[in-house]
Amino acid sequence: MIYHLLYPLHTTISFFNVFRYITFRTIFASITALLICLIVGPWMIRKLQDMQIGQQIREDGPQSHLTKKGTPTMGGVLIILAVVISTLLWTNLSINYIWLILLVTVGYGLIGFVDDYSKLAGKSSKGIPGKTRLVAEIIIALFVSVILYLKPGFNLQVTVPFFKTILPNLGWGYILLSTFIIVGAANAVNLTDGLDGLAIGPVIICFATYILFAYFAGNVKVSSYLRVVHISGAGELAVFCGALVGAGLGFLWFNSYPAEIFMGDVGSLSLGGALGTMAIITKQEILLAIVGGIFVVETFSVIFQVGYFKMTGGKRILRMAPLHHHFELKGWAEPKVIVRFWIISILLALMAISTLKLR
Ligand code: 57M
Repeated sequence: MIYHLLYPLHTTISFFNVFRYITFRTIFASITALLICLIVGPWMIRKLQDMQIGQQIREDGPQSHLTKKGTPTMGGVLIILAVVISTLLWTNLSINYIWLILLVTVGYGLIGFVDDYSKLAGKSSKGIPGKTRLVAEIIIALFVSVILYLKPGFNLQVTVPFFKTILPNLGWGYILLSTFIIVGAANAVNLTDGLDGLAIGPVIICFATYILFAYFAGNVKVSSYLRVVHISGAGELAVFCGALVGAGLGFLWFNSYPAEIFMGDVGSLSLGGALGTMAIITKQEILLAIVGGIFVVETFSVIFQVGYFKMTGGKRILRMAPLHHHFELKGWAEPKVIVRFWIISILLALMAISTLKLR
């Protein structure tokens, strides 16, 4: 809205030209979302405490987690609020991609909200049935994927990192891939969200990386120089990513060890879904597995552990899945696991950025 209100004034006062620049708006979207979280955060934590919206802790988990009982949860509401307000303020709202990514962010947030709420109402760690949740996630992802498929000029080729000449065109199969990536990313972030700041750190790093990819894809000259697919309007998504990075940092202020608040499913599903959608729209679909490598590894640790557990009638590969619990049970202090995962995440982001040149 700031863009729509102030940019037109550039014809009379040239200073207002600054609102045209994606870089400027990305920075201010980030600062706005960060400030919203820092200002509203303490009030929300108090409110959640008053309403007794506290985390139930599973007793079969690492013992160190029992002290976390009652930590306010559903902090994702704060993240979504900050992202939505900041995006509405700073982006060019005539770009449809913005509405699509907001739809996923809010839609997945709602699914997570219902899940969190049913856990609290039932006062147990079980939320809505897994299948029901999955169907709701698929419906939203499918809807967004079909819209993109039908959008005139939307490129149905898949970008393969490190190979600039391999661009398979999937046709309608792109709808399936896109749905899989959005749903997969949401659940992968959800599985990772098990230690203070463990999920939000890599989420911030991923969105910071996608600021670059969105900006490059949206710019005719840069995309042709770097030989990435040009997507008209994708640059505005850099502003969305900026808002998300800011909101993520603001949330981390309170979620860093020892956490004063957890994001809940409302946060993890929403952030993961938005991340998957970013990968699709910027046409860096497979690259998400590199940038978000932490989420991929955490997910595979669960798949292998559960598979092996079932096949062998109770034997385990890891001390406990997801992977972060394995390191905790090996005796690593919680902050050590978290910070080491962040370091790996930064390394993966750098590798992902290097694909722009290494191909
Ligand atoms: C949720 N969430 C945390 C919080 C957060 C199939 C199975 C592997 C699934 C998996 C699972 O349910 N994962 C998804 C992970 C929970 O956090 C809440 O959930 C939200 C995110 N969805 O925002 O509201 C707990 O995580 C801790 N936490 C923090 N700091 C944070 O900032 O410390 C979360 C955020 C919180 C808090 O303790 O209560 C969770 O872990 O429940 N299941 C598991 O992860 C379980 N693994 C398991 O059962 N493994 C088995 C195999 C055979 C399936 C095994 O390896 O033996 C573990 N989780 C728990 N206890 N709590 C182990 C048992």
